[in-house]
Order: sequence, then C-alpha cells, then structure tokens
Amino acid sequence: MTSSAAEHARANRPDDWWRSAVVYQIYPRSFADSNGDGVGDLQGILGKLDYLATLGVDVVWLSPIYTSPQDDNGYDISDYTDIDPLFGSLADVDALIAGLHERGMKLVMDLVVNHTSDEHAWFVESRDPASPKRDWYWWRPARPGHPAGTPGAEPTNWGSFFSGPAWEHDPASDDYYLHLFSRKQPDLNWENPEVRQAVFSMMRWWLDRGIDGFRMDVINLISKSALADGEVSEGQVLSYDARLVADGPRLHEFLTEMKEQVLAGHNLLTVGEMPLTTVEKAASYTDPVTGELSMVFQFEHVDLDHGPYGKYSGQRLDWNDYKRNVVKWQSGLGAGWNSLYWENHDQPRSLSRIGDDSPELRVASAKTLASLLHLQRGTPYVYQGQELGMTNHPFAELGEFRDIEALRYAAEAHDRGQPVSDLLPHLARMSRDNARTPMQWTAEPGAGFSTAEPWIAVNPNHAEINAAAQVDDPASVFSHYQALIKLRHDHEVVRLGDFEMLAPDDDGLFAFTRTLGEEVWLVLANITSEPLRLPEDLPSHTGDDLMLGTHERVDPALLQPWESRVLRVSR
Ligand code: TEU
Repeated sequence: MTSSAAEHARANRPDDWWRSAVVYQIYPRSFADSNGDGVGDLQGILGKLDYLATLGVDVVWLSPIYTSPQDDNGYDISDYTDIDPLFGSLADVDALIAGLHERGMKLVMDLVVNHTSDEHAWFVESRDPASPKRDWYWWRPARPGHPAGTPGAEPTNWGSFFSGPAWEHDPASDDYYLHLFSRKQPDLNWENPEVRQAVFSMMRWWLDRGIDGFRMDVINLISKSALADGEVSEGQVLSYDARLVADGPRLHEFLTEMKEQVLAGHNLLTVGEMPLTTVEKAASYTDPVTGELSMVFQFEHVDLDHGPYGKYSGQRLDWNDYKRNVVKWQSGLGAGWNSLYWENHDQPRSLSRIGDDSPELRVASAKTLASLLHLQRGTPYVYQGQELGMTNHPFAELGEFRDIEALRYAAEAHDRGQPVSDLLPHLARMSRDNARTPMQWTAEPGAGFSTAEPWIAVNPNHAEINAAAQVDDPASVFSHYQALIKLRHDHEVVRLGDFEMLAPDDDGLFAFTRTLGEEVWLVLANITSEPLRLPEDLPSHTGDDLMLGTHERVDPALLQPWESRVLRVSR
C-alpha cells in the first residue's frame, strides 16, 4: 500500500500550501449574533477571530452569506455579489478578509452554482419563454401524452434531494424547470456557454476582493447526462440514479474551463463537494497535474449508515465498514487529495452519531474521534463546535426542526401514512438541524450566541459544553484539537505519510500507521465504551514517544473506554 516516490513528489509541490492546512467551517447563521436578532452575522464572526487563531486553524470556509430568500439557509442565492442584510455588508466581508489575513489565516467562500434561487434575476428573466435567458435553466415540456401539471407529467422521473419530484410546473408557460434541490433552487444549465461565462466572471470578482479559494457546492452535479428516466430502486417511486445526475460527461471540460479562465495564476484552495462520486473519479479531479481542484469533499463514509430509506432508516455505522472505506480512500487517491470530515452543516454531530455522548465518556470519545480523523492523510475539516465536543440536540417534536430537508421529508412521510412518532427518533438522530443549533460559547442563557431568542433552539447542555470552560483547560476537547492541528503543522509524516490499516477486522480497535521515509507513527484507538485489551500481535510500544494521548498510560496493553494513543514508533 506504499505509494511511489514520484507520487509523493507530485503530492508535495511547494506551493500547495493547503496540503498542510486545517480548515474550520463557519455556518454564519449559527456562529455568533452581534446585533441581537437571533441570527448569527459577520460582525459576530469578526468578534471571534482571536478564538480561531488560538485554535490554530489555517483556513475559514464560510457557508453562504449572499443575498438569499433563505429557503435553504443561503444555499439559494439571489445575488452572488451582494451580502444578505441578515448577515451584514460587503464592508464586513472586506473586514473579515483583512482580519483573517492579519492573523495568518485564509478565507474560502462557498460557491453555489449548480443552482440559483428562483428569485435570482437570471431565473426571473428565464421564466419568459421568449427571453434570451430561457436556456440558462432546464426548461422542458410535460411528458408526451400527459397534461402539464398533472401527477406523473414531469419530463423525467427524477427525485429531488429534498423529497418529491425534481421538476416544478410553471403555469405561466406550462413547461417544467429542473431543481435537484428545493423548488426555489432551479438548476443552471451549464451546457450554455453564457452561463459559464457569467459564473466565471462572478468568481473573478470575488478573487479580486482577496479571497483565498472556493468550496464548490455539489459541483459534480453541474454536468447532467441525458435528461431521461432513471432506474427506480425498490420501495421508491422516483429515481435517484446517480449515473444521470452526478459526474456527467462534460464535468471535466467545465472544470478545466474554470481552471484556465478563473483559477490559473492564483494560489487557491479549491474543494469540490461531490455527492455520489467515486474514488477513481475523485483521483482524476484532484490529480496535481491533470486535475482541476485541490481536493474533493466526498460522501461515501457518511453514507455508510444509510439504509433503504436513506439516512432516516435507523441504521448504525458498522466501524469495520468504515475502516474498509478509509483504506479505499487513503490508498485509492494516488497523488489526489481528500477532505477529512465527519461533521459539517449537513451532518449530525459525530459524537452522537458514532461516538459516546454520555457525560462520562464524551470528552474521551470526542478526542479519539478527532485523532482518528486528523491523523489520516488529507485535509481535516473542523465544523464549528466540533472542537468543543458539541452533541446532537434533544429534538422532541416536529415543531423544533427548521431545515427544509427534514420538514419536506416529514411531510412526505406523513402523506405516505407514516406516523410522526415513528419518524421523530430518526429525524432527531440524523437531521441537519443537529449541526445548526447555536455555537456554545458560554454557560449563560443563550450560550453567549445571542441575547435574543435564537432562530433555532440552543442545546441545553451548553451549561457544561462551552468554549469558555475549555479554551484554557489543558484536558479539554478544545486543547486536544489544538494539539492535533499543531501535530499536522509540525510533522511532515502527518501531512504526507503513507497510510496502513492494522487489524482491520478487529472489532472495537482502530489502529493504523503513517510512514514517511524512516519515520513511522502508530495510532491506536479503542472505539468502544468498554476497556479493550490490545491483540498480542499488535505492538503496544511502551518505550516509544507518546505524541498525543487521551489518558494516562497505566497498562500499555489495555485501552480505557475511548482511549487513543498517537505514538512515534521509529525514525
Ligand atoms: O449539499 C449537497 C448534498 O448532497 C446534501 O444536501 C445532502 O443531499 C443533504 O444533506 C441531504 O441529506 C449541499 C449543501 O452543503 C447543502 O447545505 C445544500 O442544501 C445543498 O448542497 C444544496 O445547495
């Protein structure tokens, strides 16, 4: 599983600064509210830059702050070159760029160009069949033989990611438009060269403002295959056939055009969010010479606990499946590059999902989950609050959810006759809203996030889990993240070493090595809430350097519940 020296050289070009970086994601709506309206904002973020510098991260990825009707919390953009008043102004963004740069950090902006808002001027114009912008979106007539607007008359059988058909009927022209996400997020037609030029000039406008990269929302969906009916899986009515919507035939061409016309000559971090992609394709998008992007942000590992009803199936992660998946991506990307994450604004809290969030074990569990991710090869992403060990919210009723994806799913389940009481535990476990509860700064009411009633409830455990209690405590989850970030900065083996999984089928144990030249590091982790004796054939390495641990090492052959050790075993 060792990769060649040539591969290392390609994956370590001196100007690829992002290979040693750690990214911190801010979801502005939930980070810090400066003006007391219950919604986070840019001035709120500006007040926390020293906190980020203390943590030690290199890059901030900011979720969308552009003008938006907020149907999908800003992932529905109606003006790409202005800021929603909810969040602030362009002057605030300039201050953010300056404030981050002063502290040695960089800013990566969210680029959402698979779709716009239906309130974007382009789409408003496109609604007129005679408009030159008609072809900027995917307008199609009803299925032949079906009266427009009747059930089943959609041009294809595609389902939207947010439940229901991916086509919306427009009574004005009797045509349908495509929306892979909500009906207020019509898909742009990238086949049209004017669309590409409009997007590219907007990207140049942002680069001129001084940003350091783009996180590209569902960028592998911009090239569609034939607009034809797809396969329907058992138990489904609509098609979610990846072959038709993801990694389409012109994706490389579109991204190459973007690279040549926008990205070239800048020293950027570009990350492509790519649902449904494969390791082979990801390798091609991120090849240092022929690829178009710095790294992918892929979904295979976060989909492992999905079942027949997707993420709301009540399935738990099988850790040995995850280990196999890690091996596949760590070895399969060659000189390509991956993002390392369990959390973002679309995922529930990892501590509740795959760890142990009980008061007794949550600190150890949060630290060990962090070590397992940060010691892999790739770029680690810390999602706001993850560095504190924030947990899922105790959602108890439907009225507490805010996310369109959960609410649309619940409405559809209701139409199918599924009682809310059956659905609630699944929503509570997997809903995106778990990531979106306010950042827990202090133990005060409102968690120091806002002085007003926040747009979504604060987790009651902010009284125990908060930044104020952790920043200066060397035993805290925060301090552990700080140490992990420093390890990556200080040691080339963490950034570039080859990965080898040990004991892949041993339940309860997650063990691997990283090797660079003579330097070998060993990571040992107990991923259960019971003590774990290390297998005899696995070195316990009493005499080696403990670079970072979660517990006092009393018995070298025994790991406490959720204990992990990062060891330097030879050099
Ligand atoms: O997410 C893409 C995506 O595939 C997820 O939305 C996923 O389908 C969802 O979590 C359902 O489980 C990106 C953004 O990160 C997300 O917030 C947006 O809603 C979406 O694109 C549309 O812009």
